Amino acid sequence: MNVHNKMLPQDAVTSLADLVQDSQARPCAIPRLTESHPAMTIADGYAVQSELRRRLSAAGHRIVGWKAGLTSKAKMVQMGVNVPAIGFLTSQMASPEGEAVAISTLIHPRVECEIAFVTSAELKGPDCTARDVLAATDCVLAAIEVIDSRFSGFKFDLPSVLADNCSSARFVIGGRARYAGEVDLRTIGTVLEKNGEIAGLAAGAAVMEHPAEAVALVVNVLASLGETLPAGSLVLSGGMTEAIPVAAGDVITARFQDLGSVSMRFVA
Ligand code: OOG
Ligand code: MG
Repeated sequence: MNVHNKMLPQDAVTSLADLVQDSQARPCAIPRLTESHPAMTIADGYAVQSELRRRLSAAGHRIVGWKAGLTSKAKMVQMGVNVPAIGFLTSQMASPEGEAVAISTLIHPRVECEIAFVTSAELKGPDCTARDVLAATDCVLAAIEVIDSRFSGFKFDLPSVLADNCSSARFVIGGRARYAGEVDLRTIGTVLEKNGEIAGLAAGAAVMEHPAEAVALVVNVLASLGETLPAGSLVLSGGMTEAIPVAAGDVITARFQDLGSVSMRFVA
């Protein structure tokens, strides 16, 4: 991935970060950034994302980890983007298990079932492998991610979604933590339920043939940005099924083989 091919001047990066932040705060959808900046590259997308991260850190939000996105075929087909991406996770995005999330704080939220990793040692790219990730993983947990693209119609291209921190909005971690070596993350099954009905089904291998590959991808993209993944990071490995739209009144449960289940609900 070429993260050095920046086309936008710094003042454009700053004003695009303003647009994304404002869309999230109102909350109200905006056009894809490439409509006004057609020359925008992947490197520009990550530059805007880094500017958002810098602003949130300065405002006291803790960076608790990272996420991989667009790591399953189901997600790539749904979104029409076939390159995985990464985004950062903050303390403010964490929701306790069972807590009601207010739909009014989001634009058009969708949920995804994901396997979360917690690391016990620093990981460095650019040649990080799934094996390195497993050696540095403390435990794995069941997770639901709430994504909320800031773009109209939940439609985007790669540079725009990178600038939008990969649609990150909220996440819930729960179930039963397991040592990574105790479970087979390739064959682990999951059932995503919305209001008691099955809304999606998958196995761990849906994510890059093994979810630890997605964590390695995060580490290798971070290396290209000149950064490492610190010990104690939480990493979401990416939606295993396609993302499911949610509305006020919906109750979502992700049931995982070996990892227990995690639930959340949405209110107006
Ligand atoms: C981009 C974020 C994708 C995942 O798990 O694939 C993502 C999007 O689809 O809006 O979080
Ligand atoms: Mg996700």
